Amino acid sequence: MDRTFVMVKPDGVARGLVGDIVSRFESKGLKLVAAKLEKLPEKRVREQYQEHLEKPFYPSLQHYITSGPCFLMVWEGRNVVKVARAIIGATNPAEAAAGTIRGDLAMDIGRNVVHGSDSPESAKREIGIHFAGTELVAYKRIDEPVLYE
Ligand code: D4T
Repeated sequence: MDRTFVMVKPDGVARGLVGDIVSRFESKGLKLVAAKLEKLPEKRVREQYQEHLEKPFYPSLQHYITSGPCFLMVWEGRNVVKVARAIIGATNPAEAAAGTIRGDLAMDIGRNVVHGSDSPESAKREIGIHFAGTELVAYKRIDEPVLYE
């Protein structure tokens, strides 16, 4: 099964949105295989956002991501990278559709509540940055036989 990395950013944790966000992925039918609450060290933030290191918004992005605890998750499911990005919505909350996390719960691109990997390759890389293989748990969701044809 495919995997993706999803993270509730410090604004989402501070606003008490972790439960709502986890619930959206769970009720869609995705399987949570790892999760932890953690204040990220700068090194891992730089690794995660390596493509943005030279962008003008990077210093404030790093400051914001390290400002408080994040809730880190690995989700599993068919086409999960695409499915999770659809649940999350457009990067800019002003453009994110209603019904998505950013469309429903956020106002500003610099405070967009949640991160999700943008490709299967990024997912593999980001899971490797934040989780040891032993932290990923194998089990069955009881509804798996009716979730997929
Ligand atoms: P993340 O990576 O957080 O899931 O966001 P996206 O994948 O949807 O968007 P991104 O990589 O283009 O941006 C990474 C991160 O930087 C913040 N950001 C982005 C910002 O503060 N100002 C900006 O102009 C942009 C483009 C928001 C998300």
